Formats: sequence, C-alpha cells, structure tokens
Amino acid sequence: MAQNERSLVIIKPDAVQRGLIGEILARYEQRGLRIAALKLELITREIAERHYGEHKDKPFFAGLVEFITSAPSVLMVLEGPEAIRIIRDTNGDTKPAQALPGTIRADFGLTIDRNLVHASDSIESAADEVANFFGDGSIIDYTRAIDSWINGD
Ligand code: 3AN
Repeated sequence: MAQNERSLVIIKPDAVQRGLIGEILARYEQRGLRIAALKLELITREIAERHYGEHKDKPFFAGLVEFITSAPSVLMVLEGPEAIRIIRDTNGDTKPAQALPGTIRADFGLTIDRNLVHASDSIESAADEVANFFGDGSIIDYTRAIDSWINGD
C-alpha cells in the first residue's frame, strides 16, 4: 500500500473572500483525503513570516505576508496515501495560467498573487508547517468507516 502522508493545506484569503471554502474543501474530500484538523484563522505576521521563510529574500515576500495576513484563511491538515503529491496535483501549478483544467488554480484562478490555496511540498516541510500552524496539537487521529473503500486496505 502507498505510504500514508500528511500535508498542511491553506485555503487562502482570496478563496475565503470569494466564498469558495466549500467548493475547494469538497474537492479534497471527494478525492478521499481525510481531514485531521480544520480551523478558520486570521494568520499572524509572525506565523506568516515563518511559513514563507524560504522566500524571505525574494522581492514578493512582503506582499505575500501582507496578503496572507489581510483576512481569514482556512487551515487544515489532510492525510491519505501519497497525500503530498495528490494535493499538489489537485491544486495545480503555482501559476494558474499554467495549471491544468480541472485543478483548483485553473478552475478558479488567474494570477500567482491570488492562487487560492497552499499545500506542503514534501513530507519534511509538511511536518514544519503543521507544527507552525497547529502547534497546540489539535490534530485528531481517527478512522472513517469508508477508509478501506478508498484506500483498499
Ligand atoms: P506553492 O504555493 O505552489 O508551493 P511556492 O512555495 O513556490 O509555491 O510559493 C509560495 C507562494 O509564493 C505562491 N503560492 C505565490 O503566492 C508566491 N510566489 C511564488 N513565486 C512567486 C513569484 N515569482 N511572484 C509572486 N509571487 C510568487
């Protein structure tokens, strides 16, 4: 069986403001991913700067932090076999213009500055990102009755 993985996912302020929370969440749920944690939160500057730390020397860093702290986001932890790859494929390319039709960023977005969602890009970064946003440990380990029908085990 494929390795079970965990990813941090953010439904960013643009998607929340546009009333797309349900639409986007449904795509992850329909794919079969399990929600292990979920909250609506206005991200603080400190947490945003840590989250985007790898971009701190880039010209777009200030705008990135400004945007992600400008209005509430939905933060979640999603789990499933090969979840990192599956979620990033569901989200689509960082640049919506290059995202494949059927992905969230292609179906709802136009520009990189408002690309609706974030997902972890590796198991290692997922661990750091989950700790950054869910340091209080509010992650629930549970099994759904349908899990064996989705995962085949
Ligand atoms: P992803 O979110 O697909 O993992 P990253 O980690 O490369 O993409 O970038 C994080 C965020 O930084 C992107 N979602 C985007 O909002 C912003 N970003 C990345 N590259 C650029 C760029 N060249 N110009 C403006 N914003 C960018």
